[in-house]
Amino acid sequence: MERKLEALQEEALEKIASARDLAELEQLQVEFLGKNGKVTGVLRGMGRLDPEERPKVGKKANQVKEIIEKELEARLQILKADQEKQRLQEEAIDITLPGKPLQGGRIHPMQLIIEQLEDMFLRMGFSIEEGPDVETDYYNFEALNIPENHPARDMQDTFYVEGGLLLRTHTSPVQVRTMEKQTPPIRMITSGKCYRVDELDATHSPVFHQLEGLVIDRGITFSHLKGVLIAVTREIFGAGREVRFRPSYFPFTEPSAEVDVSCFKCQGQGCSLCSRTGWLEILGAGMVNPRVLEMSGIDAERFTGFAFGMGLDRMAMYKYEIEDIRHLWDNDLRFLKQF
Ligand code: FA5
Repeated sequence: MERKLEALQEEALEKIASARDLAELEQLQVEFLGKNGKVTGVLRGMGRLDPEERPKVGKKANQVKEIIEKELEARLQILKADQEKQRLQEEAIDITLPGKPLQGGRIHPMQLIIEQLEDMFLRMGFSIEEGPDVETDYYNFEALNIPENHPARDMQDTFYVEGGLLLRTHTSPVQVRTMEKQTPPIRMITSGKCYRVDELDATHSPVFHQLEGLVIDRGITFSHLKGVLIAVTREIFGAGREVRFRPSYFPFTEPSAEVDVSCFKCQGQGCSLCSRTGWLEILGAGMVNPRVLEMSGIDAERFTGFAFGMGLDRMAMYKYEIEDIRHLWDNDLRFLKQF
């Protein structure tokens, strides 16, 4: 019996020493020490031994069991360490290799101009308001003194959507929404997309951006309007670029004006970009028509105001000397990386 145990020990140690992985080791544990294992079998057969033999064999069997257990544990540690080493080797990173260059994003010129203008108007005490892109006929036209069949509706060819709604043709409806909500003094700006059935060309896009401004208080005059717009255009375009006010017509302002800056391409000499005029139009403005004030619940006897609507795409084009509005929408990285 004792010799059998020794033989089992020898066999187990040999097999343990040559076990190549954890699964093999687990199998050996079952083979020798499991419930039906070889060593366990010997211990079970002790009942058939002479009583004086039993303690000796029992002791030997326990020794063999302990030795096998110890060897299993030692081999387990070695195999685990080998496995870890192999994993580290497989996952090794060569830290001397050069990294991939990070592609930094740039701010879109449209966003640059919006941020610069918002910053300027906030410094002058204006608030920033918002309005919906999908508007009602009332806010886009009616409340701005553009009744049905008014020729001014043709100036802003409109995209209509279901339910009698439309895509706003300008940001002026936000003026009306603000006048309805706030009481004078009002100093607000708003910016966002506008939509018109306009043919796409170098200076027109069916979707474009405007920044609207409105000031209402006692004693507001056209001089205030000029002062604000000259300050803003100077800061955006620099003192070197000329700015001019030209009489114009909008049903919601009286008197009305349009503002042009001198053409960056021909320095005011006249070229194809400025239709040989030397000037580029950037915005419409004027003193708010008293009818518009009254329709929005503001007493036109006590208060006057001015408003303006800047074409932001055009402002960005003329500031950054971009000759075609489509560059602002194409998202060509070669173009965008310049800002
Ligand atoms: C208006 O939209 C008026 N609501 C502006 C206004 C506001 C006047 C408040 C008085 C008081 P107009 O249609 O001229 O006006 O457009 C204003 C500016 O938007 C233009 O000067 C131009 O810079 C820009 N714009 C108009 N249509 C387009 C277009 N299709 N693509 C790009 N920019 C455009």
